[in-house]
Amino acid sequence: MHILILGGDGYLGWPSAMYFSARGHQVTVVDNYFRRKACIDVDADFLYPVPSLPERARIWHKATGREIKVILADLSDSETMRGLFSGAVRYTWALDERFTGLPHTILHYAEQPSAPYSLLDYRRANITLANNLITTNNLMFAVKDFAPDTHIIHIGTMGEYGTPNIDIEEGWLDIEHKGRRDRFLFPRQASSIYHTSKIMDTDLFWFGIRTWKLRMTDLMQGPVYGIETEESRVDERLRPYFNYDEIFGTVINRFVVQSVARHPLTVYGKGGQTRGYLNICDTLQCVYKSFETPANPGELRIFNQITETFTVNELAERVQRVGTERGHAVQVNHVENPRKEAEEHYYNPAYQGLQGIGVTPHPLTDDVLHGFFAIVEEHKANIKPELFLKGVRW
Ligand code: USQ
Repeated sequence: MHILILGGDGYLGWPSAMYFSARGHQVTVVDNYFRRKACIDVDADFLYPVPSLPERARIWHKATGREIKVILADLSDSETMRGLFSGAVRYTWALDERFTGLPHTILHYAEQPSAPYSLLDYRRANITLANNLITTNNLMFAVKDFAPDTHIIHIGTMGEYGTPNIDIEEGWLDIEHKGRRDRFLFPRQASSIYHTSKIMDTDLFWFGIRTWKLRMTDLMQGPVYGIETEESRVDERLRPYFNYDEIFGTVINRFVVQSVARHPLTVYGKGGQTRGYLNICDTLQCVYKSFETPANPGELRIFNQITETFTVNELAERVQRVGTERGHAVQVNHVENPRKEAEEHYYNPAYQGLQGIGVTPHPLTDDVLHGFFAIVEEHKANIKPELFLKGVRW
């Protein structure tokens, strides 16, 4: 099948490209290096250098004989987006430069993904809204006009729901009001501009699905952790880029790097904030199972994409235990919370849907953490402790 991956240079986009390619699919990745440029803009280095996207595609081809076509282009430009479907956009790197044709499935990761980045200042808030919403709208119209039967898999976020004082359902809620019943999107109340942009994405797509019978799976994902995937084992230069700074790093990734750098773990506030987490390998599995069992025309299918829930305190405890076993003197610090979020709250999301289509979840065990530490330790000399706290607050 032809799989088009928007945001194919990213932490999840590139591992997804290799995952689909390894399973025999024709993959095209598109990216404008937004994240790489934003990291330079906010002075947030990766843990290790990452080759350019065409270079990664060449390394992958040499290692496996498989081709991942690369297009470097900005999808917030509507003509560029449409060119992906009409064949007007040229490949930056491909073995066979002929147009592959319409995609069977599109993975949409082409978004600014960081809450702190979106609240750095009004300019970055605007960049987040403009990039995420215009790219999503461009995609929706291009699919409607050129490929209405193509299945879109969008990476949403559990943060769309916020932390309500009721159980979180998988996307939808049946409501009875004054004796009548209907089904609505589960109430959303995000705690950053980034998360709010994802709510708006969902609303845009839901409009397109109702109106033009498009088909989409929205994966409401929690924070992801990890580095290595099965495919990156063939050559370590194929590992995804990896952030540990305050702006683009997510909490488990940060805690492991902080431990190796002998920096106290930065628990924000009381540390009772609970989220649903998943291993990067499980993200790939969830996306692939969603591709194998597509949503129907006119269906907005929503899954909560998490493996297990933890408080920040529980994560700090686990990372501290494993770090200590590996000889790191890990301390845990409670720093003033730079974010506006509930630090103690009810949290009970449903997340059985993905298991229902065949996903086998992999929990965060001590063994998994040991493997993760081992890779970070290889790059200890690159860690810049000044990136752990950069003073972004809202
Ligand atoms: N946290 C700490 N200390 C840190 C970093 C984070 O206590 O050093 C806390 C945060 O305050 C928050 C929790 O850990 O309560 C998770 O924070 P995070 O930075 O790991 O994740 P978040 O900002 O929520 O965003 C990440 C991804 C985003 C994705 C989201 C899923 O960057 O793209 O959508 O996870 S979710 O959190 O479910 O909305």
